Amino acid sequence: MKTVFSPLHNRRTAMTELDGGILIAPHEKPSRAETILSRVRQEQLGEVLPPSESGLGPVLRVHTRDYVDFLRTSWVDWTAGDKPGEAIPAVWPARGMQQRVPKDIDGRLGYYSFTADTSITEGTWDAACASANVALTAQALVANGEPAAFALCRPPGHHAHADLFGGYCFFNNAAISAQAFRDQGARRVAVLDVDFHHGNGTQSIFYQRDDVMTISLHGDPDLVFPHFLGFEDETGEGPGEGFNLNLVYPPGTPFPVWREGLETACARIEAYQADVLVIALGVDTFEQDPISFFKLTSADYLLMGERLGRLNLPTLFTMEGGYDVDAIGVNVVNVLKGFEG
Ligand code: Q9C
Ligand code: ZN
Repeated sequence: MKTVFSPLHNRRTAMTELDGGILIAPHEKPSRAETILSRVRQEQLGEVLPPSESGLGPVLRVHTRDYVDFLRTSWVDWTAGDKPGEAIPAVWPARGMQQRVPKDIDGRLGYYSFTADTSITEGTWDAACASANVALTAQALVANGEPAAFALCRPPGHHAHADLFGGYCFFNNAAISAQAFRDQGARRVAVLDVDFHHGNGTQSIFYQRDDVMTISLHGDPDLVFPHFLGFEDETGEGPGEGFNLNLVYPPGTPFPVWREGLETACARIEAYQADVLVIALGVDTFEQDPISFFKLTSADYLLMGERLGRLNLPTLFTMEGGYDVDAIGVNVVNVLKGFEG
């Protein structure tokens, strides 16, 4: 299968992530993408292509204009205020407060985010745009008849809502791609999120729709990020009722248990008669992942890919999380190789 990759991901080189009360070097770092790319080449998965420039049109099908404008200008607005560090939100429009867009950058950062773990930096806008272009270029390959393609996106996307960044995500690459499939004529798109964390952004974007089914397997949000979405009683709303599925697992979950969720997800996708499949591919389900609590092994990713391949659908993979850089290349490429059989 072909991989789409852009070196512009390297423009996102944040130095800070607020974690445990201190600023750490971010888990979501450039070496993640470079390690995956090396493994793709080493295993000769297929051609590696640069993205073409899609423009903001397809991004604006999912994200609001004001959010996109905020992201584009946030670094300049932040530095204009003579701030010494990276742009970290620290105040939110919480319960009982006004939902208004403030003028001040500190207020705007909070208005357009839901976490403080994702610092905005000088090159963040460029990298986020490149990541969306990577997804859309791979999406076009699949739309034009490739059985599958791998969008090696960085930064990741599945936590980003229509107008919120957070969880290391800015543009929701999987959602933008799903919408592009719809706009190009696919009638039903399934998005299956196998990242350790709930795909809250993707769920939220399609929650009231029946033309994009969203399914996520993830750590129990009662215990782990994103804490406030991803419970099993969230099944969709209005016309979207019955078209969102959350499958929640506890600490220590090994592949044989996780795999039952995958079977449930696959059955739902088949019943839905999806025309095309988007896999939000995170490998932070790995046993050694530094911020997660599932217990998948490197060999398990081959089986995961093999099961996804048996759905027999045109498939786009968008890269999401996975923070054990030593194993990330092997684990991701195992999914893709397992898929190809
Ligand atoms: N102490 C993705 O996998 N913060 N995002 C965790 C750990 C958020 C993960 C804090 C993790 C977000 C794309
Ligand atoms: Zn994750």
